[in-house]
Amino acid sequence: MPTNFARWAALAQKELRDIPLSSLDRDYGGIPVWPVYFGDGAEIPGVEPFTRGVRATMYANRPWTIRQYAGFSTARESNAFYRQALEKGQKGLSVAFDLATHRGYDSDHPRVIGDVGKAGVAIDTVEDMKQLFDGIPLDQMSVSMTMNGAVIPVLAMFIVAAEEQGVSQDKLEGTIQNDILKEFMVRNTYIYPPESSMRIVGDIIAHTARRMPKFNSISISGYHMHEAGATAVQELAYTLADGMEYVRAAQARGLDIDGFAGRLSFFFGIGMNFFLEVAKLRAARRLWSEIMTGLGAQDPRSKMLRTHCQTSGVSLTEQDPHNNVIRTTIEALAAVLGGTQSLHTNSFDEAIALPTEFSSRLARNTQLILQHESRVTDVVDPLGGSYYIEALTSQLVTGAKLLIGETEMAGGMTRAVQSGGPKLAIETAAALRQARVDRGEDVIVGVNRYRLDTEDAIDVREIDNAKVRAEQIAQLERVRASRDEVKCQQMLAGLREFAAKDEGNLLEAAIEAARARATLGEISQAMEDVFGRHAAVTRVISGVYGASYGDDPEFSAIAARITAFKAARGRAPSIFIAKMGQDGHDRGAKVIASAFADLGFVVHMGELFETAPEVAAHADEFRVDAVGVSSLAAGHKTLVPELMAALKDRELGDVTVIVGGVIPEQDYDFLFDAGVAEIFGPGTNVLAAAFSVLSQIEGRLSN
Ligand code: SCD
Repeated sequence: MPTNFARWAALAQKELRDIPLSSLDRDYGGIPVWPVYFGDGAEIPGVEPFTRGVRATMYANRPWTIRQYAGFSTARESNAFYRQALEKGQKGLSVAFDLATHRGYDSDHPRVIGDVGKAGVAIDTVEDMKQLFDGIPLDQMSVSMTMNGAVIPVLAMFIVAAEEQGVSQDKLEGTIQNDILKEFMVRNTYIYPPESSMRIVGDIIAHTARRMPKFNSISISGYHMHEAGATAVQELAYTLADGMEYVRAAQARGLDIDGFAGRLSFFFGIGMNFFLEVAKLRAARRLWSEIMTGLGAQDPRSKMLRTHCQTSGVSLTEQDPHNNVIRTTIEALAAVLGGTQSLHTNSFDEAIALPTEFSSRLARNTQLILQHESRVTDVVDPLGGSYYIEALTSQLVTGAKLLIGETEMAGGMTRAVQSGGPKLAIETAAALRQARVDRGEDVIVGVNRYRLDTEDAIDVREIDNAKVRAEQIAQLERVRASRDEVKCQQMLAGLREFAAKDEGNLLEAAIEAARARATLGEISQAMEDVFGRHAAVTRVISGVYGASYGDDPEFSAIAARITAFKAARGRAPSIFIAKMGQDGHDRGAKVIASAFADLGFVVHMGELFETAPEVAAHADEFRVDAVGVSSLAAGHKTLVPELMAALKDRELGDVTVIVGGVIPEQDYDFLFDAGVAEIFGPGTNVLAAAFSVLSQIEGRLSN
């Protein structure tokens, strides 16, 4: 029986190929350091259940991929940004698409006026996709694409763009996010209802397993749950349960588990609870290996949980924003000590706007310094064997198993997502966290403690949305005018037929349509004609925020003012919380809605993706005192003035309008001039916000 070390050494040598194992040894000024350390009975890195990492040599042989998520404006501008980042040390690409693209709309669609080019790059046609990768050989660069709703047209256009670069599908390396279940739970960039969406996921797994052996067919994501406020156990359990659902969906189509499982990948969020986050990645690997064995996997590669990580966006603060550099460094270190394969480090200004050249450089350099200067890459799983880390790892495994068990008992994740249970559980955790922050129990430096008296403005990147939209529309017109219309319509009809008959592979039909220059909106619409567009039912949790306050004097004071308001006017103050445009980030809006309701406001929560006139119509219908606009995707300068005009059209010009979310300080005057009464940025104390909204309403009513 070989010793643990001998087993490790054999594996390590295989990974190193011709390089001698001894080349991984280090000397720290007379102190010899080996690439791996074992305790009695310790697990072996690179061996099931992979708690200590999926590779025997990990970063000692090859560091994680520095893969910064980026994209904005037009394909041309994003391409220039990518090329510069690659020149300066970035190793892989990760494309952020704008919200219009995510939701399957071409840039000329009336519902996306505020969204084009804002939170990502606008892609309408294969021509845009070709431009995006101009000068970047797709047979040499791994490309991750965060796309879920419009995953079929985007992947089809990527394949065609590569083909026209001379690169065949089998050479493509990268990952498509393609994780629709979490979209229904937390991220909200779905298009079709859950069942049709699951068919799409299955078609993509089937196609990539057959034709794209180097391409990861899915990135099963806990990141967005983390950002929505999930606990570590929830993030682990729901993500892995989603993974099980995808495996079963692929198996149900007759695919052999070992034929596709090696190309499933994961994505986790890494927050500020340092050791917990390290343990979370270790626990995730141990759990997945066990789950996959249970589902029938034989090949060890099918049981490896390979993951990308991103430092936490919600841990960033608008206040004293340079502190975010420190937060991101700590989180990045946790991801690395947890054994991530690929990492995005946030830029310090991301709580405010899209990163600038300067902030992107700092974010990228955070990883370069970890890789080249800190020596954390020398030893595999350096925290393995720590009493604390091992205990946390086991506790997370136990907690997540219980929750996965509950989800399984309820019929699996597709069912759970339809019932809305996990979404509500995450929202409850988010409301509790917000209450802890508001009460000062969870300290955030520069926000609820050590706050600066005055904040210096920082430079932010601005996107001229109208200009991008005009350029995209011109390009769309050119493509539509120069294509073979009959052929294009034939291909779209073929795709529609595949969708309707529930046979054939939708991606394969979409590749034909993309070759014929069908646009993203047209390909998406062809499937929508059959599947329909999903509309979520918005629900607001109640009681959680209020309960955590007990008899807090500030909470009671506001509640008492609302009682007095009711006594005087025979009704409670009312507010409509609106999400406009294609911005699906609703954590903040939900937290505000539930906290305001617990305080005694009458709260109407709008649906996602409404237009300004639709919001004004609701304000009219419910006769509300205030409209609260939540904006996190930079659409505010287009959408808020539109809302003001729509309210005026309905003679509701005196309704108090407040705006919350990610609003750069530079835009405050613009919004105030448009008639906005108050702006609440990230880190706003909810009670303080309620106090000020109530004062605004009372002030207006007494005039
Ligand atoms: C790695 N390799 C090694 C090795 N380490 N070989 C020998 N020894 C070692 N120590 C090999 C691997 O086996 C692999 O080859 C190759 O090197 C590449 O390594 P990798 O570990 O697979 O790394 P990478 O190619 O970067 O892939 C990482 C993932 C992939 C598997 C995790 O799925 C990925 O890149 N995901 C990124 C997802 C992403 O960027 N998402 C952004 C989301 P083989 O392949 O031949 O084995 C952004 C987002 O949603 C933001 C929020 C929002 O928008 O809402």
